[in-house]
Amino acid sequence: MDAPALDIHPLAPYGWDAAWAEVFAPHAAAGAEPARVVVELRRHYYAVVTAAGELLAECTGKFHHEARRDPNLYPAVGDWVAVLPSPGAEGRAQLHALLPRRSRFSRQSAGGEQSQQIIAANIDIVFLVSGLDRNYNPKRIQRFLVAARDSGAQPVIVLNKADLHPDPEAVRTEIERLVPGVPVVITSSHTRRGLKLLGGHATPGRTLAFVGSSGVGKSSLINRLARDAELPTAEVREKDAKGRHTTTRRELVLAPSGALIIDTPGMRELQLWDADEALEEAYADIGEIALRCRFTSCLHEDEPGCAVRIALAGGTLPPERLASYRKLKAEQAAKAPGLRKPSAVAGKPSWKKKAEERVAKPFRHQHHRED
Ligand SMILES: Nc1nc2c(ncn2[C@@H]2O[C@H](COP(=O)(O)OP(=O)(O)OP(=O)(O)O)[C@@H](O)[C@H]2O)c(=O)[nH]1
Ligand SMILES: [Mg+2]
Ligand SMILES: [Zn+2]
Repeated sequence: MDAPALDIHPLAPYGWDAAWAEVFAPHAAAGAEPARVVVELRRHYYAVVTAAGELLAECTGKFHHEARRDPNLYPAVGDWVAVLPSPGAEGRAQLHALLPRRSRFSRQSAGGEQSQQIIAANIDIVFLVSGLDRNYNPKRIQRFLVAARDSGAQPVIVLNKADLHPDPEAVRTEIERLVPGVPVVITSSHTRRGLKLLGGHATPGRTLAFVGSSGVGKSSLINRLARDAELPTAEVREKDAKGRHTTTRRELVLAPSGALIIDTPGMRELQLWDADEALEEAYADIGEIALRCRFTSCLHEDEPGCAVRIALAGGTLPPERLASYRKLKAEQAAKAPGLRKPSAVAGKPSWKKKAEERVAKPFRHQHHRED
């Protein structure tokens, strides 16, 4: 290990680097301080970490004015922002600006609205967690993967609850066949299987996000990786009705390894958004084969000289891979008209409904109060 430099920036453990400092320079000139969003507390209120510690940050009127046109301009967990401490209000700050994101994992908002929702920003790796119990679903893994490819982060597939499956390796083989080239890690937060492999990604300054359906064990895995995280897991609310989400907010924790780990509430479904390119990239092999079809308009059904059907017959293209490609393609085609109606989107801000339910969560370090 290198000796720590004396001029190391207090936010370096949170991923602050020379490139961020350069982007931030105009804000610094205006007297603002850099901060990273660690929790979305409620609509437009964020816990942010600054060089001086955690603050409760609130968007300025000017910020709202600009972000109202596009809800994606509001900060998400993992974002870097420019803040100014609020005069006369200890522990509070005004949030003035959002720095351009290096990556963002997003999904279409729940409720079928054609609106994107950013789950986490500036992430290096996104772990797509599935449970090897009843929850396991190859189609969903493929959907997650398309969104991950679109995010700019490196996807890793995690098959958790290995202790509940008779043959996890068989599942791995199946997944690897469906999504060649994507790392697949088998884990169990109960037996600790695979945790070393997972931990291998958790290196200092790196930001990891865990996404996946509710109950697959995201928070349990993170608690193992970040021993003192104590994120709530299902046991904690055992008395509640099942089927509810245990994790209710997105939260970034600094793990002892130096990695920054983002927990997210389970998603019931992950709908695709603006992911055409990502879909083509994820299925580049099919695209390449189709180049050899006799007709450029080939639908790969019963056209003569169809290279895709030849590949299917020859076993070089698994039929289930073509089937899921077609299904995702069809879904995107069905969504496309909605994307061209920005006025309808602007009328109903998607963040409105969910955010209001999250009001009044205690600030995670207790000593700041909202009023
Ligand atoms: N058998 C087994 N159970 C596990 C494993 N990992 C987690 N669980 C259990 O699965 C349940 C759900 O775990 P959580 O960590 O709360 O799941 P989550 O993905 O964070 O769920 P949400 O916060 O609702 O999205 C808990 O009862 C865990 O103890 C595992 O590897 N094996
Ligand atoms: Mg959770
Ligand atoms: Zn064809």
